[in-house]
Amino acid sequence: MGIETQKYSLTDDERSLWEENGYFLRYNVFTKEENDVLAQIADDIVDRKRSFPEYHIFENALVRDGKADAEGIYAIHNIQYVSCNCREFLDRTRDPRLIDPAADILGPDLLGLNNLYIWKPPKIGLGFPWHQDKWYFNHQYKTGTTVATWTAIDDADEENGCLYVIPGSHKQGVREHNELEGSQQGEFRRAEGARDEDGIPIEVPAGSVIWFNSQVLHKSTDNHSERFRRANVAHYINAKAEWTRPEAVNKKRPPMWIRGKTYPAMGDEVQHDIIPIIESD
Ligand SMILES: O=C(O)CCC(=O)C(=O)O
Repeated sequence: MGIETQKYSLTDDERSLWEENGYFLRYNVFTKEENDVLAQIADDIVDRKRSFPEYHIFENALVRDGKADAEGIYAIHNIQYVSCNCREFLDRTRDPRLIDPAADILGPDLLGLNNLYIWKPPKIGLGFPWHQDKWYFNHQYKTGTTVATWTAIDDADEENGCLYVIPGSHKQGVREHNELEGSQQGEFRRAEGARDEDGIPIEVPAGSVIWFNSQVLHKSTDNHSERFRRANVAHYINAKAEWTRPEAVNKKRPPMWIRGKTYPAMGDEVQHDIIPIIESD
């Protein structure tokens, strides 16, 4: 697809913000009705009314450890390509309102990585420590810039655990990430040397999208409010990316075709459509 056909391209100001700070945001990208459809599907997965592979559903650590008298998860991974009798998440992943700006940054041939639905319930919703998504991606993909899109399903503010970023931190390389002592979400590590005083909260109304360079240091806080704070996070890379360790490809997390051409290094593994749930999963 030629760049000239892009309806939602980056403005000059957004490109400057992207280069300088490593992120920019737009308001009113998706309507409440559009996001309600996704929220209902995710709620149904959480309530086990729609089947979904358990290995992609990550439990809320307080619930898991019996520290909260509640039902709850904290995230659903790869929600875009596992069929739960729906394809709305896959369609959203390919929505030009999300990917036109990503194509301006990454080029016309795009693959999607993990598509994450973060389900941060009132009072027990847990934050994420300072990290760079690129630290995680580097274990799997050899590629340059990786673009994250973070769509607010609910209004997000400091009280209910919005996203925080350290502007400009994408220019400082990928840091060591250390295991967290007593971490609530044990699978997350903390970026070495990231300081709270350098971070700023990004409070946004529902329907907004934040695009960020996955080298940007970011975190979120716990949900201290009586409200939900849900978000849908989709990541994009240039389709010329290669596997870091071809012998250790995670077949449960294949890259997803988004737009344009695929290339031999990953072509065989790229998924083009939703994957039916395999019972043994
Ligand atoms: O939405 C959040 O609370 C944090 C999201 C995040 O840090 C991530 O997806 O890498």
